Amino acid sequence: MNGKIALEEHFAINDTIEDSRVYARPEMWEGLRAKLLDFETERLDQMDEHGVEYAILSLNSPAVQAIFDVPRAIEVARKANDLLAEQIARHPKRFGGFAALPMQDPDAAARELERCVQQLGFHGFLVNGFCQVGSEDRVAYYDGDQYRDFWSVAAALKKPFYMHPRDPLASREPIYDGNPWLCGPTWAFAVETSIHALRLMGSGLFDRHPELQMVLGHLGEGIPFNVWRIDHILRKGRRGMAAEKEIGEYLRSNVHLTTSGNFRAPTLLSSMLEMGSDRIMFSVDYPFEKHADAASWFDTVHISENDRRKIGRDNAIKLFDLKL
Ligand code: GRE
Ligand code: ZN
Repeated sequence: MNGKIALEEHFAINDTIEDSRVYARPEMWEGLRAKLLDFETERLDQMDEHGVEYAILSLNSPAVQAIFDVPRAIEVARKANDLLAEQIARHPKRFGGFAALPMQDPDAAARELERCVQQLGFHGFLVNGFCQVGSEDRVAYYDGDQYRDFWSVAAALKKPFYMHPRDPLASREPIYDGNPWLCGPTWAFAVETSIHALRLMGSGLFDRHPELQMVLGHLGEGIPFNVWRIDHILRKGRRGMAAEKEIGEYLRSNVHLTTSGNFRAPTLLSSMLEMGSDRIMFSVDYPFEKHADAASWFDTVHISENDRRKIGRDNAIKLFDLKL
């Protein structure tokens, strides 16, 4: 399918590139590094070759969320957003942007988001999970009270946000001790991100801001597969859950999924049965995944051509009000 739109497509800047070294085998590092820092060469070639017309780009995980020095987090976010805006200006028909935000300072994050949407024309923001604030071990999740005003600003801008994974801190998650294979995208990303997304839903965020829309990658980080059970259990007792509705209702009113890094028909079909085909969108997760794998799967997976069109392109145009 030509004209696909992809939403979880990453880049790095010099200040953040070293984050990614741990994710590559030593012999693969130079290649990954080059792909993350590149905009106009291999990235555009790959998009052309595999029918991706437009990509909304974001800084890759964990980036600004892991910069616990707050003034530096503010500075790096600004720098990354300015650099992204320059690339978008060079290729406005091919690239859009998600803002990187210094969530360590909710007020600064709100101001940076306003700048990115109103002045730079970005389509919303992408956060790489929790942020570290002030010291290595101090973390903040975005259902916290200190983010109330931030979310009001975000909702007023009427742009979606993308909740992207990051690894939990080893110091706080002994369950992964001695099992590095479970960290990162194999399993820990989905556990960390699904809990954070559930915390947001359970906090009443979407009661206060019913129009606010959250995007989850990797076909929903496991939530669609388990949502019946979550609500089944919560029906027996709310156990401190603050929100007014069931998780399934937020999933169907406030959440969208992408296919990033999860190119599997049974998983897609199950997500379509749970969410409907209007809330699922194509993505690759470049350069951690290959356009060839994402596109050859998506272009031939056995869904109706109407659904392929929606998931591959039309849903993203509608959600982000894209002018392509
Ligand atoms: C991602 O963006 O999904 C990602 C990373 C780092 C390693 C693997 C991965 O940011 O999938
Ligand atoms: Zn990603």
